[in-house]
Amino acid sequence: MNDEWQTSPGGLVSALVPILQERHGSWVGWTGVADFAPEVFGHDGIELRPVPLSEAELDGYYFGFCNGTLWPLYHDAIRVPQYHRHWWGPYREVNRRFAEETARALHPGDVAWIQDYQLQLVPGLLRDLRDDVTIGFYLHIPFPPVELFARLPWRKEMLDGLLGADVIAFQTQLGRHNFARCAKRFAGAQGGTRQLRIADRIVRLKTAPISIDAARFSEAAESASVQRSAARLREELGSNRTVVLGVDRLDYTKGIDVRLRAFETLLESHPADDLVFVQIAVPSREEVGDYSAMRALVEQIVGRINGDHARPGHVPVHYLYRNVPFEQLVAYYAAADVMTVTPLRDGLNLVAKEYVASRVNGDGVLVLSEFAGAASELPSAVLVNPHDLDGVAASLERAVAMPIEEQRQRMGRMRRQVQTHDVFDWAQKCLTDLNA
Ligand code: GDG
Repeated sequence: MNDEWQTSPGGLVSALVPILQERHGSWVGWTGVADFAPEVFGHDGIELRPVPLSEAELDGYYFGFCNGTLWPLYHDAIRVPQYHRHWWGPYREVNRRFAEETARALHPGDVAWIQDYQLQLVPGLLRDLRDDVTIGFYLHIPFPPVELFARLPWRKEMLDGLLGADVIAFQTQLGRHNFARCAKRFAGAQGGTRQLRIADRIVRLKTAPISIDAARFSEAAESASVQRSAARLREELGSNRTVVLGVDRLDYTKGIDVRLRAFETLLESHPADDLVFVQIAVPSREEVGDYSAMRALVEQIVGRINGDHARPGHVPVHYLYRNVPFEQLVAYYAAADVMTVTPLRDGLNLVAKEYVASRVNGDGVLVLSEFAGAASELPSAVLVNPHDLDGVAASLERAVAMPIEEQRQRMGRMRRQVQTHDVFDWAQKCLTDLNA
């Protein structure tokens, strides 16, 4: 049975696995399949503790409260969050189950590190069960401003849950400040933006933007097979054309519609033959109505642009609604002259950093939304306000025409940032904060 398990290839996992192996740690998580929870087992030197979720819980907890309430609320309410009492119950119940399983895995003096918005009640619930451990919490998405967070009917419970941690870390300073304000306003915490006092405890607040396994992307981009694939892609897309790329989960926060519209505007003043846009959109949360609506919108825009501008032998927008394998993804990064990352709000955005790490030749232009957490670390990108369509179109125009020396200067600065602040550095920093 255990041989059938495969380690997920993402950056978070590659950073945490060696640390857990070294410390003989446990990973508490969901298997990804409803009503399936094997007993505790070992894999790759780590103890895995599956937490079961039923089909009904997946609906109420995951698609409901996590992705119908919290996700839109925490992303500036760019879709209307739904506040259903029958979703809150499963959220609390699933958080309780995670806290209990985590409590079973811990020895006195251990560190528990809880990840993300799906588990915000766990720190408080775990503290009630085990006051002999150190608890950290990391939020991968933005923490909203007080006037939006105030809408959440369970705002006090959510804050009490988070404040059970000893250290809470955020992607950006803005998220940290928003949280501190909310904790003081609604949960009776006192203090500043770095440290809060709640009852007789101190909770430390940190900013720690997540990163990627930069070497893995650079090494892949340098490999002969990826270079061959990238050259083939360039040939297929038209070797004399400027290739513009977007890569995202198909999520309404990512601004896929924004960049397509900006590209459409650009085509009005630019010969369609010189440019080609590739959008990779990975299917995501299709059970949630706002996601299927966004898919329909994106496909409508792609259809309109191609209907207006295609000719036999040239299609201006190539749209791939699927997950592409890692090496192929890096080949797209390596082939793209311009990368567009235009979310309306994003915790960080790893794709921006992955593009930078894959540009081993030192050229290429990153067009990046000011509303992505990554913008504060990558000021040498061409920063755009995704609400300003003409502004995005003008920035896109500037990006496709950018002189090579300017590209190299900007990309050089961004590459140094990503190489020196990779995901291993992030994990070490977070765990050092927890052990302090
Ligand atoms: C959340 C926060 C925060 C995408 N398409 C393919 C593919 N991907 C991979 C990318 C990247 C990941 O998916 C997406 O990460 P993002 O950071 O862009 O966005 P979210 O999924 O929304 O992640 C975000 C992140 O958590 C980490 O804290 O940055 O703000 O929303 O790694 O490469 N991978 C492959 N094929 C694809 O087609 N192999």
